Amino acid sequence: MYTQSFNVPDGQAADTREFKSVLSAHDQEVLNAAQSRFDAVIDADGKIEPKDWMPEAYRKTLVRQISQHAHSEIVGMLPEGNWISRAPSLKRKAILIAKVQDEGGHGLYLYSAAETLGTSRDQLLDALHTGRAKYSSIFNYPTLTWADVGVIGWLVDGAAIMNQIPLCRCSYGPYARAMVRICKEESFHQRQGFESLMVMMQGNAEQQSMVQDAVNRWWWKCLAMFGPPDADSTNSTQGMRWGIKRVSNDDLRQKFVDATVPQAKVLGVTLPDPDLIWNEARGHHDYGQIDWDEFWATVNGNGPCNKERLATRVKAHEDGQWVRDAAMAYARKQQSRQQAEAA
Ligand code: FAQ
Repeated sequence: MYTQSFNVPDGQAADTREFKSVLSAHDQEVLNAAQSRFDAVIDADGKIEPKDWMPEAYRKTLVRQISQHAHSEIVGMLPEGNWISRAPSLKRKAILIAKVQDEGGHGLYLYSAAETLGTSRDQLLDALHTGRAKYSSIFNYPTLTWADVGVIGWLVDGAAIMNQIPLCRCSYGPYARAMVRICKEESFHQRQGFESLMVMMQGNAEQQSMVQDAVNRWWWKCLAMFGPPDADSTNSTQGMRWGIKRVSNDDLRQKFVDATVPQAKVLGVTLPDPDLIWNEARGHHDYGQIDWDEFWATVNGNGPCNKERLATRVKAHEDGQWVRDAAMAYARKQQSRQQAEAA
């Protein structure tokens, strides 16, 4: 369950020159030239495009990360989607519908970017639906009150933007370009979450405590979203060497903490960490220990909502089968009409 279907098999070379022994001298020469061209583009901070030659391990790493990202966007529709029918006003309902639709759109741009690497959307979705693919840990927690919707906007989208802005400079062109639009939309999501919480914090004591309770439940999960500490981040070194990842998990987490502390002050909420304190010497906030056991349990399928999220996603896919069938039937009809006209 929840292993990584598109992982690079152990021992696979990141650099194709290591395959020397099994290739003819001519093939090896061609491969060396292609690898050198690829290296030169990466060293010059250029972009690799779908038709360019790329090492198999680079392709697999991108399919892994982009598909996990796409899955996160569409599974990420579920916790907030639960609140569309219970939004407290028409205005909040309209905003939430737009936000959840945006997340669906992000999933579609990202599946398209992954497809340019030669893996079909059907394959990617199958990996998600059979529990072989990962998606972000954060979407396996429940949304208990309306304040959770605001906190997801403020903190989850806030963390997502922090992680995704550097991805606009990713070395793979289609992923980088998809991220530019996604980041613009995530920025609206973060603002609407903060504004919704601001309104609640100006309300009565019960509303204020709902916000504080939601912040208490989501804060640590958001810090874990950035991934394991750098020392345990198995993909970071290679990802950074290839210009896929630009900033490390711990550095992004620190930036997020530093950016969020003043926002919490403006909102009037307390971040639930007694060790959170400004460190003058470092020029950053120190913060407490993240529960990594809990994070890994969730990533490995044993969080509070993993089974429910997957079951809902599979049902949504199955319920949508008639739409895909209708679209295919229409395409076939159009094609045979065009063929008849051309004959
Ligand atoms: N959850 O070696 P690293 C959003 C896995 S979108 C689950 O550090 P890497 C929008 C990782 O896959 C949120 N698994 O990995 C929204 C790897 O396992 P693998 C998603 C995690 O790739 C908002 C293993 O741990 N964003 O929120 C997590 O270098 C509101 C070792 O980790 C993206 O996907 C985790 N949190 O760095 C939607 C952004 N963290 O694959 C709706 C793109 C780590 O070897 C509502 N992705 N793992 O089996 C990335 O930037 C990177 O992939 C990281 C992980 C930073 C997530």
